[in-house]
Amino acid sequence: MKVAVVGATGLVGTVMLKVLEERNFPLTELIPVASEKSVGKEISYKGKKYAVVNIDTAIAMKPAIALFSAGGDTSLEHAPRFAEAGTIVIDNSSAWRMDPTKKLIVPEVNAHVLNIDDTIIANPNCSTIQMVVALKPLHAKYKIKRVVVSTYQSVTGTGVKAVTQMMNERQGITDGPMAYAYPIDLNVIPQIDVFQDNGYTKEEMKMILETKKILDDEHIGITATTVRIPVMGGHSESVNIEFEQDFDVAEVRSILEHAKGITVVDDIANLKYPMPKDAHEKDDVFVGRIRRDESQANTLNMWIVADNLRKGAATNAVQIAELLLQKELI
Ligand code: 2RA
Repeated sequence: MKVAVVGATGLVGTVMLKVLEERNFPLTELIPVASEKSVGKEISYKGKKYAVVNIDTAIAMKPAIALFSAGGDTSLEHAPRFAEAGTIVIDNSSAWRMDPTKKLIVPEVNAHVLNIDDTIIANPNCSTIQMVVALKPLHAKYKIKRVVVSTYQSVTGTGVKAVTQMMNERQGITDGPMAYAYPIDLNVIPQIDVFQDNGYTKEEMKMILETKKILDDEHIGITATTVRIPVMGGHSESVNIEFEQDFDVAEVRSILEHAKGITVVDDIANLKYPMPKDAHEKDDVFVGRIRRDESQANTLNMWIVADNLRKGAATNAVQIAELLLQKELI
């Protein structure tokens, strides 16, 4: 099976290649795709060299699957072209996520909605993915009424330029490339992406709208504040969840411990809780600080951490590709 990775030289694209290799995805030929300036560069995959090609060449090679992480404009223009040529596209950009004709998939949450007609499949936003993996088993048991989430997001979510800015600032270099309007080292920036008319940022609206679509429940009330912090290993989220009914904290912990894709790290007596440094390079969603919100009935607090480049992007996309194989949709 031929698999294309569109954006193969980018931060997420590089992780996609790593995850495909780690999970031994059954591809017979890799088609690394990047912009014209990278055409001809060689990518190593499982000890073999593959030359980077442009999009037109990749389409003509008729890959079975194309994993996209090349920005929304590229996805909008070229994902339909791959689909028309018979390729199934799994797109990491936000281009198709809220399109009512496209599925928005987290395999542990809504694999059942995928069918043979889905030729362009959207990979959700990283901060959404880690949250819905943890919310899903609790929603099934107790039915969620409202979610209040505050995020603490890694600079890797922005890209290489942001990592460079942070590392430069850490070394006292202040005239380097700036990914943010402000210094990020020793600082936090309460803005991720642009502001909307309602005072929320695009990132906050993604978490709100995508979560409702993935859980298939428009009645859930959700509010979000997304914040950039100077860390590398992954995104962290403080989540407050009001359920329609009461719960038992020990039962909540057990449900999470037995849920697919979740590792519970919750032992405050021994100062054990999830941190980005421990989630880095891993594919699970890590949940801890599980406790009742004593200020409101039927309400729970928890802390969720995941590697935003892996489960938040590359691994989730590869898991969707694996799901297509498992469901014989490809
Ligand atoms: C961020 N979730 O962290 C966004 C896009 N990766 O910047």
